[in-house]
Amino acid sequence: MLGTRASGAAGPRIFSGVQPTGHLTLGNYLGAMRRWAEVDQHRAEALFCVVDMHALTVEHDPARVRRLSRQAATLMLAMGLDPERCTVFVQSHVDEHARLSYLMECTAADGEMRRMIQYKEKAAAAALRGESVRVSLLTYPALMAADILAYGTQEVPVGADQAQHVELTRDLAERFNQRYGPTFVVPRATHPKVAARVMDLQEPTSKMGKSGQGRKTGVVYVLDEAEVVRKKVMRAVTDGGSDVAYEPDERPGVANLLNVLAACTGGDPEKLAGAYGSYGTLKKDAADAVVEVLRPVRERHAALAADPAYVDGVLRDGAERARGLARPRVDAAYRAVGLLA
Ligand code: AQP
Repeated sequence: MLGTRASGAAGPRIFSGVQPTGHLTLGNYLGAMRRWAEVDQHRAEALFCVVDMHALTVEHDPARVRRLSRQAATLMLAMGLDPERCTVFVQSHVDEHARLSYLMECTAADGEMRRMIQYKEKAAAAALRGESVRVSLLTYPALMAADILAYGTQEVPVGADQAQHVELTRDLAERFNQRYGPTFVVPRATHPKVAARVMDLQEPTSKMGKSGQGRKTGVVYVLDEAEVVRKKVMRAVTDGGSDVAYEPDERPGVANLLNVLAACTGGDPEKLAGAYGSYGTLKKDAADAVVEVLRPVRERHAALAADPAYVDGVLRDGAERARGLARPRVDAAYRAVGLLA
C-alpha cells in the first residue's frame, strides 16, 4: 500500500511532526528536526507534518496557533526540508488523521492512555492553573498513532520524550492487526545518538520545552538572535564542583551543555568533557556552537517568511500528496472494523 515518493529514492517510510504549541526550540531542532533534513529525507519516503490539531489539547489562542503553525512550516523548510524530496504538510489539511484517530480510540484502553507521562504532567499542570483538562489531552496519543499509522510508517524520528507515545502506537497497531487482520505497519521510534533530550538551561532536570506563554530564559528558541542565545547559554545553571565531567545523573547541568556542544559539533560528550578545565570555557564554546548551528536556519527563515505564497503552495501540494498516501489505508481500516464501504 505504499505510494509514490516525492523524490523517487527507495527506503523506509518515515513520518514525524511538530506541534505549534510555542516557538520551536533548540530541543526540537537537535532532538528531531535536524535529522529530518540532514538524513531522513535523503534515505526514505518521508513525511513531515505540523501537527496543529495536537495544539488544541490545552488552552489555546486560535490566532496564536495559526501564527505558530505557519512559523513551524516555514522553519521546517528553513531547516532544509526539500519539498522535492519529502512531503511537508499540515495535519488538519488531511482529514484521514481525524478519521483514523477515532478507530485508534476504539482500539486503545482507558488505562493505557492515563499512563502516558505527558498526560499526567500536563493534566496536573492544568489543574494547578485552575483549568479543566480537555478530553483530547487524554486521547492525544490516539491521534498521534493515527498520524503515524495512516502512512504505513516504519520509522518515527523523535526526541526521547516521545518514545512512550510511539510504544503505544506499536501496541495499537499490533492489537488492531490481531483483531481485524493485517492493516498497519508496526513502526519504531528512532532517536539521535546525542541530545535526544535537551534539558532546560535553568532547570536541567526538566526537558527544554516550548509550550506555555512567555519566553523562558532556560529555553533557546531557534529564532533567538545570536546575542540572546549567547546570554542564555552563558547563564546556564551548572552544578557543584568546578571540574568538567560527564555525569548526567549527578551533574545534569554540565552534562546538558556537553550534550548540546557535542550535538552541534559532531563530538562525543564524554570525550569533550576531558578537553575542558572550567565551566566558563565550556559555556563559551557551547554558546558559539549553538549560534553557528542556528544561524543559517534563521537566515533562511527570514527569506522564506517574506514569501508566504511559496510556503502555502508547498503545504497545499504536501497535503494533496499526503491525502493520496493515507486514504487507501484508512479506508481499509474502516472496512476492517466493520464499517460499510
Ligand atoms: N528538549 C527536547 N530534546 C530533544 N527533543 C525534543 N523534542 C521536543 N523537545 C525536545 C522533540 O521535538 C519533536 C517535536 O516536539 P513536539 O512539538 O511534539 O513537542 P514539544 O516541543 O515537547 O512541545 P509540547 O509537547 O507542546 O510541550 P512542552 O514544550 O511543554 O514539553 C518531537 O520529536 C520531540 O521528541
